[in-house]
Formats: sequence, structure tokens, C-alpha cells
Amino acid sequence: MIRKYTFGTPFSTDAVILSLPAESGEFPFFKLTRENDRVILTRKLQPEDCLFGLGESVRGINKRGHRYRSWNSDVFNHTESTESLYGSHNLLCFFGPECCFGIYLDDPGLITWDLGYTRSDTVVITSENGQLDLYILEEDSLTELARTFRRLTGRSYLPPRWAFGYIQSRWGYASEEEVRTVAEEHRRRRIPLDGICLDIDYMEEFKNFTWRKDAFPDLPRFTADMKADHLRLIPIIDAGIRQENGYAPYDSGEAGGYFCRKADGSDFAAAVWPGICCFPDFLREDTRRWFGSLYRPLLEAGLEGFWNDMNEPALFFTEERVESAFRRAEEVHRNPRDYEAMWRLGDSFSSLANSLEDYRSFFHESDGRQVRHDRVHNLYGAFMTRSAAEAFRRFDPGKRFLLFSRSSFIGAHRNGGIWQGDNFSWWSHLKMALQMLPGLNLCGFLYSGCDLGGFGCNVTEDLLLRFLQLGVFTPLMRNHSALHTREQEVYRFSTWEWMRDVIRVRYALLPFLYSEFMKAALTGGMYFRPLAFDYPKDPRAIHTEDQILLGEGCMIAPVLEQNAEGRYVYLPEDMLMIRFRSPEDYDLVPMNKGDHRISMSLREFPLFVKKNHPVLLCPGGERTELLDDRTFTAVCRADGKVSYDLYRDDGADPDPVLADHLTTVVIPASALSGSPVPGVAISSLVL
Ligand code: MIG
Repeated sequence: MIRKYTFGTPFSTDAVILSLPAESGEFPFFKLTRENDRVILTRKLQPEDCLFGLGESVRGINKRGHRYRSWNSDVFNHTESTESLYGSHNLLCFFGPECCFGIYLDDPGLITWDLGYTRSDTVVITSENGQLDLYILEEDSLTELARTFRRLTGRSYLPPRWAFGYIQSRWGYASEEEVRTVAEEHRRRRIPLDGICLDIDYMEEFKNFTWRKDAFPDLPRFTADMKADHLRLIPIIDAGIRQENGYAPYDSGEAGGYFCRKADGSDFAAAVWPGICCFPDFLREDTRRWFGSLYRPLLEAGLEGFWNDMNEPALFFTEERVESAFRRAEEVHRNPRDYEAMWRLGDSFSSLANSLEDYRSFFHESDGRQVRHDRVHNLYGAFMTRSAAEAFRRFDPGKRFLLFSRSSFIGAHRNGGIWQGDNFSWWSHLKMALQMLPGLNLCGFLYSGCDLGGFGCNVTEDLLLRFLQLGVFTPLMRNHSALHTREQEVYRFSTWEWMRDVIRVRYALLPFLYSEFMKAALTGGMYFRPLAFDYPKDPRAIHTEDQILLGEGCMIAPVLEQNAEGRYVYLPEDMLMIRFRSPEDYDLVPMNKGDHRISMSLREFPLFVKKNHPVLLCPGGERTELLDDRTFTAVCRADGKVSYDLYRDDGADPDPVLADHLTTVVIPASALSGSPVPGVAISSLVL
């Protein structure tokens, strides 16, 4: 059941696809107060209550015990105390012995979520805008709650099937030759690969929609060569457009009046990678059309995938802010004995980036109205994604394109995926990546993943291995690292063969994982979920923070600590453990409900599977397009005959009908009797 409540005149965010009448009765579940413009919602928590949701955010699967802020931010240095990341996903589900409901704030401005921070038994949610649509969702189970929310907000984005392959990326690949070498080094070692990301270094002076003619002399030919080898190039596009006469995207943007403006009507300008930039007003339909059309030459050059960055939007500085920092510096210079001012001087410069004052200084246009940016801040990245997705649809309506963004808002889950932003090569960030996945799925972002290996600082071999072992299961499986950090391609490491085997397991599982993903996406389900969703009566499962469910019948529990050589795993029911070393080399171990200490050497990682849920392994291959998805080994802890509905399609149809693509695979009871592992059916299938 969904109930809608409207406060003031909300900005239309496009997040919701159902149009519902607003209720007029008493507001349920919360005490509602208004303070100046704000709307404040307060609710007492019972000791057992859990909170799920908030999509991209730090800390646990259960969000209880921290204060979060919906305010899209470029936070290269995020840690567990960070309150805002790159996206704002304003859904929070309350789950306890006496409650199962969700609250969704369709509000693109600043929201504070005090989730047992000020008082451990109280939730306080504050909307600064105070003008919003508020939805209360009520169902008997978390699983139904998630479905209802998807009904409200629409179907998740479907990436092309090749986007489930392994993708190599690094900030710093600066020429065609370098990129070809990366491809070649993978090929020589038979490391599977489907795509290589081009970061800002491919552009001329970091200017969107250009490419460096010296380093990438013929991008269409390069793209075609790679494609002939079933590899895709995936260029980055940033939000800002350099303010420079003679640069076509700037000239056409200026001519169309498509940029965000200051109060005096002049274009708002701020420095980002290309220098001083203007910012497309993506909230306007005509701007989205214009910006989307700029992708066209790249699409015509054969490119089929993009990642959109810096779209919070990230601002390095504005001239106004630099001026005022210098003014402060001069004042301090004149009063050298004002030690405190001297000490604070550093802050004036270090706080130049992403300043609230700048976000308050420019405007969007909506239905002829001027809307100050900070009121709608969290929409910016989502509408950039929308601009690109709409352009791709116009260009080729019969095809899926890969698109993933850094910044997002609910609604953007219909148009693209997201990556989890600038993590570090830290063990704690491996855990954070795992814990973020269920929340993202709840909010509709099924196609996602973190920078495997970690983006910032230097990775170690063991950490990269463990990251890849998580990445085997994330829809976006991308190794990405920052300029000047240790080179992170798997072939750089002495244990590259183990890493290759991990990636090979991904390819062997790919048709199965793709099937699980598509079934979740097409039925409004979740690909990853907290254990609480399937075991709502099991307190151990409800509070499990380092294992998550995958698809219909699987659970993952990666090793998250250095030198651990294994870990404890809680099985909420009897399961089969598949402990992989490679697609050909794995242990099948039936295990009973309860706690287990499981040894996992560096090259080993487990997949747990419920009884009577088969897992399918294909013979593997080095490219998604070359996989044989008709020949499988099925493994299953079974009580008798079992079947599985395998989803298979062309991987490109943007609007597939689930029922048209299901093949029922049957594993006969006889597969049990001949099996070397008692109770586990192992069966070869040819479709
Ligand atoms: O200010 O394009 O999150 O993935 O490599 C950094 C360079 C800009 C941030 C992205 C990261 C990307 C980097 N970008």
C-alpha cells in the first residue's frame, strides 16, 4: 500500500512514475513538526528495529546509529564518519517486531537523517526545503516493500549483456597504444576482458566530446578494431563544459542559453578539470536534448558505453570564492598577531571546493520559474544521466547502452547504473562496498559495483584478490584506480594467475548471474538483499552485516580482512557451499544451518546456495559474446528433481518480456544418485 502526502509545492523530480492523489488524513508512523520552512519527522525506535535503505551511504546494511545527509558530494576522502556520498536515495525502511514500512522523501534538497545519532532510540528526518511529496509504503514483508517501491519508481536500468564482463579502467591511460597494450596483456595471459574505460586523459585538455588527435588519431577505427575483438571502449564524460569561444559544445550551449545562470543573468562558471566551465541546466528538457545530442558523434564512432563523472556537480572553485579567500588572506597579513585568524587561513583555501555558497549562487529554470540550485541540488547528476539515456534511445531505440554515473538520485535507476565512487585500497572499503550493495538494490540501482582494488592509494595483491572475489558477483565488475597510485591491472602482480581464475569464475557464472539479474530487474526484485529479507524471523540473520543474499537462492560472504585465510559464516538454513579456486576447481560442501568457520586461502572464495536452487556454470571464455550459454554444469544440493528458469536473451533488447526468454532447465533426480558428493546433484546440460 502506498500513501502520498504533499507539503507545499514540491519540485517535480521525475523520481516517481505513479501519479497518486495526496492523502489528507493524519500523517502515520511519525510525529510531524514544522519549523520555519522545514518539515521534521520524528519516530521512536524499539530496541529490535532495523533500518534499511538510503542507497549509496557509508557504514552498515542496517543504517541505524549514524547521521546521514542527502547532499550529493564529491568525497574522494570518504570514511565511516562521512555523512554524504555522491548520490541521494531517500528511501528508509523500518523493520521490527511491530513494524514493516518505508518512507520515501521525493525531495531534491538537503535532508538530514538522524538515525539514532542524537538519541539512540529516536529517528529524526528533516527536510530543509519543506516542500515535498512524502510516500509511506506499507507491506507485510520487506520483499514486498521493495517491490512496491519499484512499482512507485519504475523498472531498473538494463545494461547490455557485455557490460557483465570484466572491465579494466585507470585514470591515466593516455594513448591508443597504451590502451591496446592493456588489451594485449590481458589477451596474452587469457585473462577475460570485455571493456576498457577511457578516463579524462583521452580528451583534449579534458574537454567533453573531444579526443586528443595526437594520442587517439582515429577513434572510430580504434573503436572498430577493439569491437572486432569483442572489446568495448567506454569513455568518460564530465558535467562541466569549458567556457571557451570556438569550442563547439560551449558555443552551441551558449547560443541556446542552456547553462545555469547567476542572479544577474550571467552564466555561472566554476573550475573543474577542463578549467573554467559552465554547467548545463539539465533540469530543462531542451538542455537535455542539446547535451544528449553532443554524444552523437561518439555514438556514430561506434561507442556503446559511457560513464558520467563530476556530476554532483563537483566544483573545484569559483572566482568569487577565490577572491574572498584572498581578501581574508590579506586581512590576516595585515594583522599577523591574530593567531586564530592565521590558523584558520588554511581553511579559506581548503574549503574552496563544493562550497554551499556557490551552490546557492546559481539557478535552474523550470516551467519559466527560477529555482536556486541548492533547492534541487541532488537532481543534477540524475538529470545528466537522463539526458544521455534519452539521447541513446533516440539514436538507437533498439539497443541497450552501457551507462553508469557517479552522482544519482532515485529515478536515475531507470536510466543507468552507478559506481560507488572514489574508494580507497583499504580493507574497510571492501567491507563498505559489500554493505552498500543491498541498500542500492532496494533503491533500484541494480547495476552497480565499486572500484575493484580501490581507487585511491596503493593496493596490495591480497586486497586486489579479495576485491575481485567480491566483484565476481557485482553486476558492474570494474578494476579502477587513480592516477599516481600503484598500477592495478591484474597482470602486474605475481599472483595474476589466481586473479585470472577469479575472473574466469565470473565468466563461467555469467549466464547464471545475468539470468538472476534480469529476473530481478524485470520483476521489480532485488539482485542483492540483506538476509533479513528472506529470514525475517531469524534474529541472527537480521543482524548479519557481512553477508548478503544474491538472486533467488544464493548468498555471498567474502573474506574482508587481511591475512584472515577464512572467516566465520552464518548459514540461516542448510546450504551448499561452492568454494571456488577456478571454474574447473571447486569444492562442493553441504553445510547445515548455523555457524561455521570456513577456511579460504587467498585464491579461494565461496558461494552459498539454498537447497533445490541450482547454480549453472558454463564452460567460460574470454569475452561475454563468445560464451557458450547452452552448455552447463549444474550443481545443486537437492531433495530430488529440481528445475531452474534460465533467462537468456540477445543482451541488447531494451524492452524484453520476461516470459519470452525463460528456458526451464531440469536436473533429474538421477543426477543425485551418481554424484560423488552425497545429496548434491551434478549434472551436465545442453540446451
Ligand atoms: O577529480 O576522471 O570518481 O573515477 O578516475 C577526479 C578522473 C575526477 C573522479 C572519478 C574517478 C576518475 C577521476 N574523477
